[in-house]
Amino acid sequence: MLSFIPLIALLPLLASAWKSDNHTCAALPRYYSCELSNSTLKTYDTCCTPTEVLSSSTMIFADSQFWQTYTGLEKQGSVLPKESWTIHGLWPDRCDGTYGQYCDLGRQYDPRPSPNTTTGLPNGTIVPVWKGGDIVTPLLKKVARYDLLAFINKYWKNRDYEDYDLWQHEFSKHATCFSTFDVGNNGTNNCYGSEVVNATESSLVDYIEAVVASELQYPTYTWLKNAGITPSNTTSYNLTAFESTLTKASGALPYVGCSGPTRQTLSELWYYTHTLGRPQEAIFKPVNVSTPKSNCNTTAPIWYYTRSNGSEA
Ligand SMILES: *[C@@H]1O[C@H](CO)[C@@H](O)[C@H](O)[C@H]1NC(C)=O
Ligand SMILES: *[C@@H]1O[C@H](CO)[C@@H](O)[C@H](O)[C@H]1NC(C)=O
Ligand SMILES: *[C@@H]1O[C@H](CO)[C@@H](O)[C@H](O)[C@H]1NC(C)=O
Ligand SMILES: *[C@@H]1O[C@H](CO)[C@@H](O)[C@H](O)[C@H]1NC(C)=O
Ligand SMILES: *[C@@H]1O[C@H](CO)[C@@H](O)[C@H](O)[C@H]1NC(C)=O
Ligand SMILES: *[C@@H]1O[C@H](CO)[C@@H](O)[C@H](O)[C@H]1NC(C)=O
Ligand SMILES: *[C@@H]1O[C@H](CO)[C@@H](O)[C@H](O)[C@H]1NC(C)=O
Ligand SMILES: *[C@@H]1O[C@H](CO)[C@@H](O)[C@H](O)[C@H]1NC(C)=O
Ligand SMILES: *[C@@H]1O[C@H](CO)[C@@H](O)[C@H](O)[C@H]1NC(C)=O
Ligand SMILES: *[C@@H]1O[C@H](CO)[C@@H](O)[C@H](O)[C@H]1NC(C)=O
Ligand SMILES: CC(=O)N[C@H]1CO[C@H](CO)[C@@H](O)[C@@H]1O
Repeated sequence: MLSFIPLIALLPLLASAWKSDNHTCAALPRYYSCELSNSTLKTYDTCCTPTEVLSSSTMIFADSQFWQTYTGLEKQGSVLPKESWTIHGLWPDRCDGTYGQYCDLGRQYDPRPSPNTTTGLPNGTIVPVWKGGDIVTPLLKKVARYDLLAFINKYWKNRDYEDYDLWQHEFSKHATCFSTFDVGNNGTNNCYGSEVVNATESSLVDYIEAVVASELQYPTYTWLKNAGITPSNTTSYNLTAFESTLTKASGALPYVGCSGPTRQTLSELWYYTHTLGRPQEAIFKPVNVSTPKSNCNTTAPIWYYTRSNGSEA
């Protein structure tokens, strides 16, 4: 009987000789993204250092957050978390500030692709609309990640549409462009390997977890509150108050986004960083980027509105 064991144990080794899963990031040196020389990059494993899936450009990361005053789905029980901003997503940008999107249509789960082509131009590949509904909730239940599901249900909130719509939009539009979440469609690397049952599902859970890890490093509400800046419908603030407070707290100037016809309603923040090794590890170094510049009104007050009655948990 015992003599069969070595033979059986050899089978996976033989199989892996044909198609290797050599992506042991733990055994490789780690570099900050956008800080590698081109010659290092050429020899590097893209599962372990982020590059854009469809090009060799390395990546900068933006953790983006929303300040919204309502969800539009309060009647269905969707409310905003008290004393917290909400998650928009984690984005890969090229080091020069440009970015790609929908890099792997084999993982297209976005019910409302925006833009509706891979390039945003009419001549780009059309992103097919996903009609299969929520795949995140059943997946997280299947793998029994109820804590992760509870976290995103609370903090990753959409407006006017169901939350899964935003989760799947962020995954298909952005996560598919990070090489470290790649699953090997179109002849690229499969960073998950034969160790996992379904690499697409593993990359989805992995991305959601990376988003959460990243989000927790930017407690915007608390940072602003500590500087005496709290939501109010009677007191407004200057853009510079947000910029200087958040630069001090986070280490670099984030992009501050405003909405409304006169751009006076604070609505969004994008924190830019370089990451050490895989963004999954969430070891981020803040960076000041020259673009984009805040779109907020610089000559008039900015409103950091309180949530609508009944819109907050
Ligand atoms: C995978 O790693 C093994 C052990 O270092 C090596 O012998 C093999 O050539 C590698 N395969 C590929 C495709 O890199
Ligand atoms: C690295 O390669 C990119 C793209 O190929 C090029 O634009 C850039 O100038 C190179 N950087 C250096 C330092 O050679
Ligand atoms: C993309 O959206 C624009 C604006 O709604 C529309 O005019 C265009 O036909 C759409 N293109 C595709 C390919 O669906
Ligand atoms: C797509 O359109 C853009 C702008 O209209 C143009 O610059 C580009 O060359 C076009 N690409 C292809 C592949 O036709
Ligand atoms: C992997 O998971 C995705 C998403 O749930 C699913 O669409 C796909 O069919 C699965 N692939 C296999 C081979 O089971
Ligand atoms: C806001 O900015 C204006 C113009 O720069 C300045 O006069 C004013 O004192 C600032 N207000 C606060 C509260 O910092
Ligand atoms: C970004 O710029 C601000 C002020 O302009 C400075 O205080 C901060 O140290 C800079 N951060 C980095 C990472 O260079
Ligand atoms: C800034 O706000 C003022 C006052 O509401 C408005 O007149 C001006 O057009 C706004 N500027 C921009 C760029 O929207
Ligand atoms: C504060 O103002 C915003 C923007 O007009 C509004 O959405 C919100 O309902 C207001 N909050 C309260 C408590 O009235
Ligand atoms: C929200 O509730 C506060 C306090 O109960 C009240 O003063 C305010 O008028 C309400 N706002 C709206 C828009 O109903
Ligand atoms: C650009 C792109 O994503 N092309 C193909 C990659 O592979 C998947 C599945 O194998 C296809 O559906 C995509 O069209």
